[in-house]
Amino acid sequence: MTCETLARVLLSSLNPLAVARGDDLPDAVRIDGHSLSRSDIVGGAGALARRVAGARCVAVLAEPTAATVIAIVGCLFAGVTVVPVPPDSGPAELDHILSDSGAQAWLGKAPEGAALSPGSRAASLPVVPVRVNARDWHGHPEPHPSSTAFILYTSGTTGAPKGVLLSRRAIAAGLDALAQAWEWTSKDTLVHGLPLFHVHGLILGLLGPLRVGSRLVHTGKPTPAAYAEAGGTLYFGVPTVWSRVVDDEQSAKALSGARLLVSGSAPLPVPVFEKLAALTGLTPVERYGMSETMITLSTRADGERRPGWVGLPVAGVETRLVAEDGAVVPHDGESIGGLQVRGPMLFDGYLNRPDATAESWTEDGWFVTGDVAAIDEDGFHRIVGRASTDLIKSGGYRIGAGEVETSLLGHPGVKEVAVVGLPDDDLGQRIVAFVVGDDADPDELIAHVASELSVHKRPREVRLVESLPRNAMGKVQKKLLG
Ligand code: MLC
Ligand code: AMP
Repeated sequence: MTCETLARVLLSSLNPLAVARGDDLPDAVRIDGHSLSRSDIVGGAGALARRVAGARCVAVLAEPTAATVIAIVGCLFAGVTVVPVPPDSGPAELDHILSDSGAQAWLGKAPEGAALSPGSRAASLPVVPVRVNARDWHGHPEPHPSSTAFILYTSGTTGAPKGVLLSRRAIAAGLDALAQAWEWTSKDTLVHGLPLFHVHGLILGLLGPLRVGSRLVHTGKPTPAAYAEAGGTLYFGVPTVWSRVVDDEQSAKALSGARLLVSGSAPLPVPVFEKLAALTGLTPVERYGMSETMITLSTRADGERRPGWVGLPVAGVETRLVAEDGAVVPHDGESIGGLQVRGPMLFDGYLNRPDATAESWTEDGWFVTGDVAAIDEDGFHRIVGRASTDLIKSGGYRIGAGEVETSLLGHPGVKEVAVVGLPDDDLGQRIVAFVVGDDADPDELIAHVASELSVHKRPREVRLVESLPRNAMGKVQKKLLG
């Protein structure tokens, strides 16, 4: 195989020829009590690839298990688009994800319980078994780099989640840029316990090691004790994970032998950055990204790491700041503007949403992130916040206020509602619903949302109020709620 062909192979460490010739790694992925070698993954995924070849798109209930790893790699071998489905999705979310994506089958297992109401789309799809111990060494030609590897569902400010189309080419570019910035090599052992249905845990956290050739230890829940026990060189976490780590001094100190601690998906509070540095002797690397863009900004293994700042554009990325009136904002470290990015790791648009896709790009080809930022003279970026109060980040999860409001308005006790993210030491923001209604019981309302949507979309708190603050146009003034 020529170097050029190898570079085009998305999961470079899983080249069947090289693995068969002895380039194996006995514990390439440790997850859920299983230890998978490269040859286990190539053989199991090869067998699955043969079963699913020819399908267009399949759904994987993305539990952190060996079967999920085999299912995802098998689809990547076969060139079948994967829709990773959050295991705790509610019935309405499932129905939307499955009908919007047109997924043709479940791989491994379908959801159980209330989410699988009889007659629902989720219940009607066939289930293709995933056998972790199966073996098939039949080779599959590398699918075209422009083909869609994943449809990742992510919340917008209103309405149902949108399907982000990620190509193989974008994923390869995104991972290579990170490997360069973090000096990530096959000598590393990556440790994390993040969900396998978002960019952070899935693309960086699972495909990253399989491309770079490093080991992966998935801890299940990302608890401080599990991180301390894992003995890795490279750790990923959302700020909530790092904040819990620094509250457990013994576990934090156990990380001092690592090479890099990386934080992302939400702002890392400066006190957490500082405590982590003091307890481990390692200054955390911060990086910024989105489902739509993968990771575009990061501090570097060999560069400055500054609390509150997310660093420089990674390889191939350009950024600019634009004021509300369209003027370009100076890079003086103080002036703020809407952050726009472009680069090879960006998505190909939202599935079935040409309107939303068009809205998110400028006429001259920049992606409008919706985040507000400042850039200093050296090109260092600081994320100031979201332009809209209607996108909440809680525990690193992105939640659209509108989706939670729609669920609450479906309860007979609710007349009016406004959902906001209020500051929270542990979660960054916590979801709080302000409700106008008759005899509404807060616990019942939280349970109502839990019956329809994923766990992390439940309000932590419901506050009953007489009325919502509105402006002269009748629009709710969310900034006044708190
Ligand atoms: C939650 N619970 C509630 C509740 N909400 N109980 C009552 N009322 C509510 N409203 C329950 C939970 O089910 C859980 O129960 C318990 O409370 C604790 O919940 P928690 O505090 O949320 O903790 P935990 O479940 O441990 O989760 C924290 C976390 C998790 C950090 C591990 O939030 C997480 O995995 N976040 C990662 C999100 C992520 O990967 N984002 C990346 C997006 S990609 P029980 O019984 O289960 O304990 C992206 C791009 C980029 O952003 O840049 O990376
Ligand atoms: P998601 O769609 O879940 O991928 O969330 C993307 C959003 O997470 C971004 O638009 C930012 O608002 C936020 N985000 C990601 N990384 C960071 C970071 N390092 N600092 C601040 N915000 C971040």
